[in-house]
Amino acid sequence: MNDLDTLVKAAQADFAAARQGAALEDAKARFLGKSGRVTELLKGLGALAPEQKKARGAEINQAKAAIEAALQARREQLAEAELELQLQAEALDVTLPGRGRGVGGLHPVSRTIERIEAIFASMGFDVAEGPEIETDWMSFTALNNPENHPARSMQDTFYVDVKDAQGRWLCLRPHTSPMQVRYAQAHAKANAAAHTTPEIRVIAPGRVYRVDSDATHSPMFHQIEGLWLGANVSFKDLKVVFASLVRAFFETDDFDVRFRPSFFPFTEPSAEIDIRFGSGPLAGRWLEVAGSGQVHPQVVRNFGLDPEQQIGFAFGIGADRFAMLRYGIDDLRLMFDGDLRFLSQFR
Ligand code: 2U9
Repeated sequence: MNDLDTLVKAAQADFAAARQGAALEDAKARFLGKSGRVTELLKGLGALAPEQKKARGAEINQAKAAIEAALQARREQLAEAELELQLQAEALDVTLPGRGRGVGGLHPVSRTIERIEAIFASMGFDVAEGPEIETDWMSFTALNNPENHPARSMQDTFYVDVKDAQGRWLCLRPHTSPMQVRYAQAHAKANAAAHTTPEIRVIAPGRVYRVDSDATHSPMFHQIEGLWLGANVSFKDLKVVFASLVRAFFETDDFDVRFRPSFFPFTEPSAEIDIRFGSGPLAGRWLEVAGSGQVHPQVVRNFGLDPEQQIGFAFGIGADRFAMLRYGIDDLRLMFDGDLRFLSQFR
């Protein structure tokens, strides 16, 4: 083997040892670069006699071509290996099932509230909104609760460690009534300025909080309260409004409504409202679905209105109970556990 064969072999070995493009280019420089070994040999030709120069030149050029071919072959090998690695790293299993986008849906209580809002809107009721953290006056005093009423106790109401301007602890609203008090006050003021007597027809849906937790009570639940005050609004109107709600919400005419005497500080007289379906899965049983009553004159006065001019009724329904009756849910806790196996049935 002559020196040129050895040189070609050395170049091939160096190129083979290069594992990456950069190492290969370094190896190339050692042989074919400006001061590479092939270039040095070519430079050395000048010292030879003309006949020797020609033969030696041809041999060196042959060796150079062989080295260039080896370089090119190794370049292609490395590029191919790099592509293979990249393909492996970015491999996609096109046979995997797609993740898709989860289809969301409204919670059954939200659906219930939306349906009930639409039904009341069709009867001319506005929808009130308001804060979940309330003052003692809005939550209790305006609603004619005496100072020592048990609902005010820490056993029943959640208090917030902040006091209002009267020095009373704020609380998480225990019912949605404060929204109606705020709504009625705002309307009383606006109408007094315009010298008109307002008719107030409003519902107040939303979250409420009480210190209570078992299979049938959750510390957070949902109420929809309603209030209709005017010059001549009576229990007869309450019965029509309530029967219309039941008919539209449960999509049946086959039911009875019954009023049972009760007591609430904010209404006098007061009544529980029961319904009984004549057919369907709930048929035959009286179901207590709401509380109601004629708004107490003191409550009307607390709105800034004259109870001699304004009379009417209020009612309160449990939105969670309505949702459970409508969708056949038997445990209140299912509603607030956030379990998708339950919730996805309502998509
Ligand atoms: C104002 C004045 C009076 C709302 C009323 C009830 C009777 C009642 C319960 C039903 C099921 C609460 O969620 S529940 O446990 N509610 O029994 N609510 S009258 O009376 C009002 C409301 C607002 C200004």
